[in-house]
Amino acid sequence: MFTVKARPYDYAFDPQRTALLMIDMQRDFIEEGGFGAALGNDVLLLRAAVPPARMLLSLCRELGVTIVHTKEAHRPDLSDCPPSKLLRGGTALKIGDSGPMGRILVDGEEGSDFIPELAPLRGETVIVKPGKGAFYATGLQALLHNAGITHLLFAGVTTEVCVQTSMREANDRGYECLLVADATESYFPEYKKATLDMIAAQGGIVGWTASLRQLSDACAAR
Ligand code: TIU
Repeated sequence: MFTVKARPYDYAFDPQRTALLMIDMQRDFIEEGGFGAALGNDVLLLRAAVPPARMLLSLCRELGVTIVHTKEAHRPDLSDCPPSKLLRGGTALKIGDSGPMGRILVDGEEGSDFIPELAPLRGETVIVKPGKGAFYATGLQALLHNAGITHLLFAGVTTEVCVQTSMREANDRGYECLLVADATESYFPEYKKATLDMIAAQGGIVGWTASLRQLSDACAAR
């Protein structure tokens, strides 16, 4: 067991019963010409999370934590994309349209790929999800259940959209969740801060937060 100095209080986890959920570290959100940019965001803001997320991934691989990478992407025929999502935003480039990295938010296109720094290793699980939450319309819950996972470490983008939605879904399913604060990022710094605060508020109503340093110190101290 490791014990992390976390907010709102210590978080203890056994790596054998823990999975890392690395949420949506895709070109579509982090690079120019993808979905994030099409929505009018400054995608460069997300790059701050890349070095910590890489270190977190290495640490989890060393510890033998189960690694799960998620990507938000739709089938080429868009049959898994609700019309509401397709139309939302009124932007020039929509989901399924052709952009500089291929069709926006479509699985198999360049934009849907993971950024090279965070590419999955052979044998690591990739969950393709049509929604913001990693549990909706995916096999994630069965996978975690069958692997005996009880604890989840969260990282990725964006903090208040896909990361927070997935963490809330996990919390309601009984998982003990910790968000690694510097390995997640938002297009809106104030929303990131609010998300970290609201997760840990009320005695950890959604879960715990800690820095990568706090997590790695816990692992080194055992
Ligand atoms: N727009 C935004 O902040 N995020 C998303 O649309 N998806 C994820 O967070 N992955």
